[in-house]
Amino acid sequence: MEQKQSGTGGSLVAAGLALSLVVLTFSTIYIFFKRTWWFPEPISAFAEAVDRQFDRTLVITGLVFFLAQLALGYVIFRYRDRGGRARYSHGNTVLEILWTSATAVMFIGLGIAAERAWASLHWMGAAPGAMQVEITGKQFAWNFRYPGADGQFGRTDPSLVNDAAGNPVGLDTNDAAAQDDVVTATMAVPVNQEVEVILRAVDVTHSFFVRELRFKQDAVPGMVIRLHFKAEKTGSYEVACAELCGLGHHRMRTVLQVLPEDEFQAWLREQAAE
Ligand SMILES: [Cu+2]
Repeated sequence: MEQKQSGTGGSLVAAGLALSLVVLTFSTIYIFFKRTWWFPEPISAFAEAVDRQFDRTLVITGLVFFLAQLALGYVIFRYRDRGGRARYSHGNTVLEILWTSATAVMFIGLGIAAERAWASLHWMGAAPGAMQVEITGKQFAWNFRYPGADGQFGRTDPSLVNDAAGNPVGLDTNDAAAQDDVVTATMAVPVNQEVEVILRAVDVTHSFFVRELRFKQDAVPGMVIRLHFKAEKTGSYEVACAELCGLGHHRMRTVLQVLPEDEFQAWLREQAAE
């Protein structure tokens, strides 16, 4: 029987593997620390809460990643091929219980930590007096509807949807409340004001996404989904569709302008005039 060769060959391979793991680990940690590719600046309290949760998760999982990769590098080198016989192990029940419970505690803990931010968006309604904007997703554009001076949205009817006639959301112009509704192709909101979003979709599932608000919600045909946000920084932000919704998905984007109150009112008047 041929005796397996041990010696420098095995050591070199093991050392090379271990070293590449160490280099990979440190460069990954460096990229995250340096924030080389990072999120745009948050513009709402909710967005900041999401970022805090992200940081918490990243620190915990980053630490686990760091220790696990270094341990793997160590084990690769320490137990490299020395020509001996491998030993069979049944595992270790105590260790199994330990790391399963540690993982459970970590996931449940992170879930509890995130619960308040999640609840503030999904379970609690908009603050009283919030401005309402209805957002309708359709292949391949967003439409925004403001209720006008009466504060009431007029009736809509899917059978009235007609892009060519300039009625993308199917507004029923016979309804008195519909007379002053303003339908726009870009979105604007006043800064520091609670906005209630009423999300709808005409054809397939779309997803309303504004990165700076950390706000992403599917718009589902047949459903009316209410969420809310308060943008605290003026500026112009991209609205993207975050759900692959067809061939023109890539061009389903528009802009959210966060404006001072007077500029917002002027914008709304301008849109109504058109
Ligand atoms: Cu879409």
